[in-house]
Amino acid sequence: MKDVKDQFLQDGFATLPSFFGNEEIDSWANDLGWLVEVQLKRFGGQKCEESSPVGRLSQNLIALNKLSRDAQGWIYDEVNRRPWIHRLAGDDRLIQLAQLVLGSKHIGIHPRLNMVMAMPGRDWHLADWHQDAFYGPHHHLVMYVPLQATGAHNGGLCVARGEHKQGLFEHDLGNNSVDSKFLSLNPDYLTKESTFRLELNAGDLLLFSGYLPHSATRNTGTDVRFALTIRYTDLEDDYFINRGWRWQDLAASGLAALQSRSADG
Ligand SMILES: O=C(O)CCC(=O)C(=O)O
Repeated sequence: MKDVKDQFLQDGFATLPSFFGNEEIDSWANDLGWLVEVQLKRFGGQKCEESSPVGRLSQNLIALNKLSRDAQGWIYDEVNRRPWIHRLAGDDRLIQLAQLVLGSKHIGIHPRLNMVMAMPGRDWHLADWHQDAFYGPHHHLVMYVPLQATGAHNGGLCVARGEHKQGLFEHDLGNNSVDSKFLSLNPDYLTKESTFRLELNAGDLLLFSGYLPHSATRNTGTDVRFALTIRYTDLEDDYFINRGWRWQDLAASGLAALQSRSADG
């Protein structure tokens, strides 16, 4: 486990392969699948009968998306209210890892528990190069779990190894290479050698620093790319203590970018 911490501090991220088994992943996908199927039925859509829970979820979400532009947002919001995601965020295995890499006994869980749902061929939701610390409390840790194999074929995560050590970069809409709502940093600040794409398998657990620049690219596959993200922070951190542990320290422009999601649909 010391290796995990050393790698996290050195590179800004660490991967624990096959941390979650298929059974766990299928149970998450089945639960989201139910939400999607309920809305699909409401809009008169046909559900697909594919046997793999993640594949079924993906195809049904694509079908639902064609019938309602809003429905993906409803699913996204409902994920945050599912009991299993709250249990997962508080799972001792994850809390102990957070304690290890943050070097703190006292860990807080960010109230927003997310499921990334990257639709094939869509750029709007794409997160170009950015640091999560820009959008959230500066000192935080992200846990990221893909629900299927991710890489170049479906626009999976790219990272800039070691560049977390440079601290927070400026973020601006003008740096975006795609038509996305999220503000991004200028990739010229990152050394070419540091940036590469991660090839992850279903159930791998990726831990990364809120300062680690990372990006996703267009999903050119035929399935939606799913990844869980849970965020933790160190309650012993002076910066956070002096703010009364408040999480709402979003950069004003970051906040505006997020709010524009609901304004523009
Ligand atoms: O997997 C993705 O599409 C990127 C997600 C991301 O950048 C984030 O959650 O901060």
